[in-house]
Amino acid sequence: MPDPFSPPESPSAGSLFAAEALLPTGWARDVLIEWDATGRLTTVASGRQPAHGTPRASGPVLPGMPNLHSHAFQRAFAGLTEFRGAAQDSFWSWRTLMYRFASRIAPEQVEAIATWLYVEMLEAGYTSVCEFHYLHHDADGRPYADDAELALALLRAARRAGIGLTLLPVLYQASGFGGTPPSDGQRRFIRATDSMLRLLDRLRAPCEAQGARPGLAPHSLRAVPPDGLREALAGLDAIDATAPIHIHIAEQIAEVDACLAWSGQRPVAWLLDHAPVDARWCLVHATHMDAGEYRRAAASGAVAGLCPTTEANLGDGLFDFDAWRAAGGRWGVGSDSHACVNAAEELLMLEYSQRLATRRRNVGADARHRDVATALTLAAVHGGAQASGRAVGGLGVGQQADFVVLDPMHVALQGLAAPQMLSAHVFASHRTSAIDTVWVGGRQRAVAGRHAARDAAAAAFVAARGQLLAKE
Ligand code: NGQ
Ligand code: ZN
Repeated sequence: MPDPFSPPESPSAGSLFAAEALLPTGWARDVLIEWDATGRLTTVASGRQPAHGTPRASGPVLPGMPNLHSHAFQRAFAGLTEFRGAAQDSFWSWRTLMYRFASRIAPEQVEAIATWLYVEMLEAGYTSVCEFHYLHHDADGRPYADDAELALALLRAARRAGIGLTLLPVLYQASGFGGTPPSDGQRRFIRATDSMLRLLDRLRAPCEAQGARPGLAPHSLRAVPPDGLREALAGLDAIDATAPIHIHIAEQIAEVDACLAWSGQRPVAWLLDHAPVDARWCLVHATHMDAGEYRRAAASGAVAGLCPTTEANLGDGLFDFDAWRAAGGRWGVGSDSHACVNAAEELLMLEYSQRLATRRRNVGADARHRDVATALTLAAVHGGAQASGRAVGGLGVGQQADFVVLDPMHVALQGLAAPQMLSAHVFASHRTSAIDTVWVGGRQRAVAGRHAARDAAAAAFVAARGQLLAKE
């Protein structure tokens, strides 16, 4: 049987003619898109005549969405934590369940789960992903014979699915502020700083071989004491002084309170005062900030890593999108725990949560784009690309040819103008995807909304999840 996963085909240049395309500046007509054999865009020009032999896009062309936050293994229990376990279930009781799953997973299962997840992401409009990877060791907390075993499984999954990757190994050293010792449930995550720096070094070549960008993710201020943070950042700079840095921050009120008790400062304020936060940084969640933190964090150039469906699922609270944007803050979206894997739905959830909080409509529109879906898509691609540390910033020369073609025959889209089609895709497609084709680095990864390896990847995922549940 032929391998349903795309063989590592030899790269080739290509082109596409789009009657309408969403460029970084907005919608454009009659756009010629060309890329070279490395998958970089060499031409994005509007107002062109279609040249003979140039393939035509079947519908409007959108930039591919970078997914800026993922814990791949969590896809295996998405939907399985929605029952009451305690009188007051919370983020923390969810985390206990999550640790139980994490403690059982074997490397083959991580690979099967991640491969399927990345296939789903591609079908749902994500063309690259930042993997916040903290499952490092075996179930007893011992390093694998190859210390990079699970990181390599994620790299393979991304390569087989054909999604772009920013791989962020996670530094995890404590269970709470003040360096409290890690719990048993955290033993698979723990690394001393020198072990982390060796891992980063080890991952350099395999990342480069597939165009993946390595970075670093101090898990949170809870999990990384100040010394570990400082030393790891210095070590990262010695390897790559422009590598992306992601951190979970201020997601829960209990975390803000614990940080205040420990340092007298709120988490974001502490971080801004003690770390060189700049445009390399992605502040994941950053849900609970005061007015000064909104202003200072936005001014740092860091990206806010919003994960609207996960933040809703976990009961985190609401990010103040107005305050962030008023301060000029950049942002992007991630699917995090993968309760939902759909780029359009993250934008929908973001917009709706703000409407509920502010009792207004069309909150996400901006000075350049009155059309909410267009404004949100462009901003999220821009911020997502910055957080990814890869050239995935949309349809512009020098960026990767990562894009999505909407299906103009989808019932929600038929007969509409291109911007309306995007709006219907985000706000009115009833959870069924209106995506036709998906391209990563100029290679087609989904056709008629389906990835070529969908069936094989799904079967392997279901088998892996079955094994995990049988271990309950
Ligand atoms: C994580 N997830 O690392 O998977 C976290 C939960 C924690 C989110 N924050 C664990 N959504 O923050 O301690
Ligand atoms: Zn996370």
